[in-house]
Amino acid sequence: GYRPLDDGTLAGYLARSGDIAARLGGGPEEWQVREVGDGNLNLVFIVTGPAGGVAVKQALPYVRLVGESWPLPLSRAFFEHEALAEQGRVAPAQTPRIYHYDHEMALTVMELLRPHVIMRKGLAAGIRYPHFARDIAQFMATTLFYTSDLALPAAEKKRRMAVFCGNTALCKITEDLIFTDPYRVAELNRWTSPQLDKTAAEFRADTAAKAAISELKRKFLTSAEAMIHGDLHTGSIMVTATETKVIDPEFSFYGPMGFDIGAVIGNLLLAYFAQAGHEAEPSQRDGYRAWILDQVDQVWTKFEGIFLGLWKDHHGGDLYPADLFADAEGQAALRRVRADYTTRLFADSVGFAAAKMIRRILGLAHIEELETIADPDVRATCEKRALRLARDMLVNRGSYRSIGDVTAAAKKS
Ligand code: SR1
Ligand code: MG
Repeated sequence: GYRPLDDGTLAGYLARSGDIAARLGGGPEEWQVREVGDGNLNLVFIVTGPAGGVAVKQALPYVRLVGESWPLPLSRAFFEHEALAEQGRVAPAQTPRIYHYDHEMALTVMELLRPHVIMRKGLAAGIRYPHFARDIAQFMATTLFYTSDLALPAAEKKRRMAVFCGNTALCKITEDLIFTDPYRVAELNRWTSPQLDKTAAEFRADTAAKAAISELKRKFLTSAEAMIHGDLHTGSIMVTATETKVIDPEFSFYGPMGFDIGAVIGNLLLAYFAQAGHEAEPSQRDGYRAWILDQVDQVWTKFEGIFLGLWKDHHGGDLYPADLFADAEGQAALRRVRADYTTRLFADSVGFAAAKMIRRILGLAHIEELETIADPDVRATCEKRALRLARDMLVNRGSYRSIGDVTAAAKKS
C-alpha cells in the first residue's frame, strides 16, 4: 500500500530496484538522501551514491502548502507520468528521463538534473540563459502541436484525452485559484502587505475583469486543443547555460494551448517587475530587465515560427486535411487559416499570462521573486505595476496585436 517515504526509508525502497541501485552504485548505506521539495504539493528527494544520482518525486495525499486539511488525490502522479512519457517522445531534449514509476506509491524516479537550477531562482539571481527561449519554444511547439487535432487523427486524440479526463482535482485547483478566487472574497487569498488592500478590493469590484477572466475560464474548461503541461511557470523549468528541462506536469490535461504559453510569458513578466525591487547596481539591473523582456519577445516569436513550421510539414491530423486545400486557392486559404490561428492563440496567451500574474499577487500561491523584496513599500510598488499591466492584458487582450505591444506596455507600466 501507499506510505509517504522520508530520508530514513527511501534508500531501502530504492534498493529493491536493481536498475536504480546500479545507477547509484555501492549499497543503500552509502547513499545520501535529501528531501528538497519547495513546491506546493509534493515530496522531492535527491539521492546520490558513489556512481550517480536520481531525483525522486512522491505525491502526498494532501496539498503540502496548506496541510492535511486539503486532501488531494495521489492519482496526480499517474497523470504526471503519462504527460512525461508523451513529452519525452516529442520533446526529448527538454524532458527528464524516467527510470521508475510506482503507481501505488505515487512515486516517480527520474534523471537527476545537475547542475540545472530552477529557472525562477536563476532569474532572481540575474542569470542569463542564452538557449532558454529557443528551448522552451521548442518544448511548447512540439508538445502542443503533436497532441492536437492538427497532428493526430481524431480517434487517437480522443483516446489520449480520455487518459487525462480524470485529472479533475488538479484542474479544479486551477479553476478556483487562477480563474475565480482573486476576483472574489476567498479564504485562501492573500497578499503580502496592506498596501495592496485597495488594489485587491478594486479587482473584486471590477466587472470587466470578471467578465474577461470568466471568458478565459470558459476556454480552460472547454477548449481541449492539446495536451498542455498545465503549470508551466518558471518553477517548473530547470536550466543551465545550454539546457532547458521541463518538470512537474502533474496538472496536465487536454486544454487550451495558450494556457502554457501564457504561463511562461506571465512568469517572465513577473520576474521583470520583481527585478526592479531588488538591490543591484542600476545599469546591471536595467540590462537584466531588458534581457527578460527580450525573452518574452523571443519565446512567442520562436514558438510561432516552430509551430507553423510543424504545421506546414505534417499533415497527419484530421483538422484541415491536406486534400481539402490542395489547389492554389486552397493553399492561399490555408495560409489565412494559419495566420488566424496564431492570431487567436496569441490573444489567448496574452489573457492567460495576465491571469497567471494576477493570481501570483492576489491569490494563494505566491512567487519568490516578489516575496523576497524586503521593503514592503517597494514590493507593493512592483506588485501594483505588474497588476496594472496584467489587468489591461486581461481586459483588452485583443488590442495587443503583437508581442512587441506587450513588452512596450510592460516598459510603460
Ligand atoms: C494549492 S497548489 C497552488 C499552486 O501550486 C502549483 O504549482 C500550481 O500552480 C497551483 O495553482
Ligand atoms: Mg509544480
